[in-house]
Amino acid sequence: PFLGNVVLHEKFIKGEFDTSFIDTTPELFEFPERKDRGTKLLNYIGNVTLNGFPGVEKRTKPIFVQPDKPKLDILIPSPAGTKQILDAQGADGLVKWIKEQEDVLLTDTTFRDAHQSLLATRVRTQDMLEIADETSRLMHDYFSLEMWGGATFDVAYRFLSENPWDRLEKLRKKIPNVLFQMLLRGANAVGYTNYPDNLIREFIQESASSGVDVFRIFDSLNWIKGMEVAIDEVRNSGKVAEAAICYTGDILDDSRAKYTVQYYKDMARELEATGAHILAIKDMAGLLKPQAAYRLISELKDATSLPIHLHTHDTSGNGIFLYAKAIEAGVDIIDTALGSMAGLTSQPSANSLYYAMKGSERNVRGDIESLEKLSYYWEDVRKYYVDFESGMNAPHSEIYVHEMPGGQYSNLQQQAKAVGLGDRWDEVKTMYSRVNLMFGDIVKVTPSSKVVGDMALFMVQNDLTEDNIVERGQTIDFPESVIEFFQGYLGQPHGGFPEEIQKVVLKDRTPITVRPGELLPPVDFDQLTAELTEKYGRAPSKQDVLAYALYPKVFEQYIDAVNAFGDVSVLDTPTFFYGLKIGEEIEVEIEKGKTLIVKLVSIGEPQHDGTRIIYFELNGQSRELVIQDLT
Ligand code: 3PY
Ligand code: ZN
Repeated sequence: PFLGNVVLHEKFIKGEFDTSFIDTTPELFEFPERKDRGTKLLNYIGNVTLNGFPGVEKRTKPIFVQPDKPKLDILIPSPAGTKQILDAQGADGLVKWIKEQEDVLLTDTTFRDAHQSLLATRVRTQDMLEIADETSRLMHDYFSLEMWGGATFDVAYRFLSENPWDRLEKLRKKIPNVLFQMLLRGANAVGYTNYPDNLIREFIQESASSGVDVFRIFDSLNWIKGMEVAIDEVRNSGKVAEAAICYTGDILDDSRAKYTVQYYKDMARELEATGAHILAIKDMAGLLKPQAAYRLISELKDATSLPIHLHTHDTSGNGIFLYAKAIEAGVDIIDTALGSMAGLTSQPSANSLYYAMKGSERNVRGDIESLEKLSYYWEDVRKYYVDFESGMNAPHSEIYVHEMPGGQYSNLQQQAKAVGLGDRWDEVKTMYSRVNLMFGDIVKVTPSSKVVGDMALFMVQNDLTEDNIVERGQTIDFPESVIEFFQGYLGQPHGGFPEEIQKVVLKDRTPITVRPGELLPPVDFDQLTAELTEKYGRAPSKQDVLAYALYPKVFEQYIDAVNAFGDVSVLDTPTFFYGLKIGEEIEVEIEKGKTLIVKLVSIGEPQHDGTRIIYFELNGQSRELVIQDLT
């Protein structure tokens, strides 16, 4: 499988331009930059029309309805919201305000976790921008919008060829009134490995100045040392440090003695002492049962003075019930998604919750008619992404057994298929829970969940069991992520590593017990800037340098894609995935006030070298491109 930037198949970008139009249409060359952008976009459209988009079944472009947008007068400014409270009163003022609210406040995850968990994180900036003015007005009373971080940063560059910083800044302009929230994986930032401290700090500062207000910080092993640098830097930036406890196990099950209410209370107190403004309970797999939610929230309310923000996934179908119990216990803020983007591996539906809580003692803040209107829009947009749906179409109660995070389920299933284990998926799930116990019953969330997933696949593939791992371990080459985990590169798990397995996996390597960030040399940003300048002939922005530091290969492939195709984020999503049908004409606003009219006229027969000539009209002028046919 092709793993790099999806529009960068070597051949995909080899389309050579027919230059005869230079002679025939000199007037097109009055604005060189603009025309260059036009040609690049045609190159993209020609390629995707001919060769399809990776992960999307190649078929005639379906007919999509125009997404149904609420009719609002957007000349009327958005009402002030939580963003104004933070800006005027600072993080402490915001915390005070939260505590004064009797209503339950909502965070909407539609722009981040909902599509990360339902649609493989593929929702494009364009589809968010299209509804941003309305969101700002119809959700003005929300606590926050979770719209950045987690997997969205990597996926934007890698699979969508778009710049995640642009998403943040453009949405911020259109939504000036509601707090923006991101998910930050502690010392792993928005990646899968520990980064040097100075990179974490710079990344937070830049995210804060580009628009993020609330940073939900977690560590994939609940290791507070892995969160300290991030919490400190968020505080330095004047933004809100929401420190998360990842929930695992089952506090109601006495046979699971490792993660007790006491464990969570101790962690909450420590996070408060470390500087958290808000405490998040991050139930990434949806394991928190309703009665457990009541008990946990009640006890945490006693243990700390922090406002509590609860996050879950509705995989089991019990999401609304557990939220109702958490609300009864006094939770301050909860995460929901808009109805049409909710449920199953996503968050519970805000729309359903509204009705569930009607008539109860506490009001859920939000306007149901507004939520329904926004939900219609997403119902239509979701259809663009049908090929990325996980295929799960009913609640999965077995989540309580295998404990797989919402975002991992469909991913691991794809990985299993890719290595020929598609028909042994049940075995992989069972093995996932056995690996967890073998590794000492660890917290499983990105990236520790990947370690367990990689090992489960590896064991099923090689017919290994817990017993023969130890017996045969000396001769086994374990997956890289498993070795790194046992080396301590993801941090230290609660209760330590199981020694026998650790020895077998590491062989003669020595594990570390300190914070990986203490050992990693700082990133030399000047050096990276020089490297990028040399390579691409222009000075990179700070955001570019940060992206390059986090994901060097992915970032380079993204720049190659931009050089070949320009800024493809301006295309509508059906065209981005399917290209154009013959005779179809679209308008593409490449920047405010500059619109290109693109029409696909015809596609030539294959030539001896495997290319075809694609005939377009660009702003009424004929244009021909030679594109490699890879089908
Ligand atoms: C992420 O880290 O992306 C998650 O959503 C973890 O739950
Ligand atoms: Zn989540």
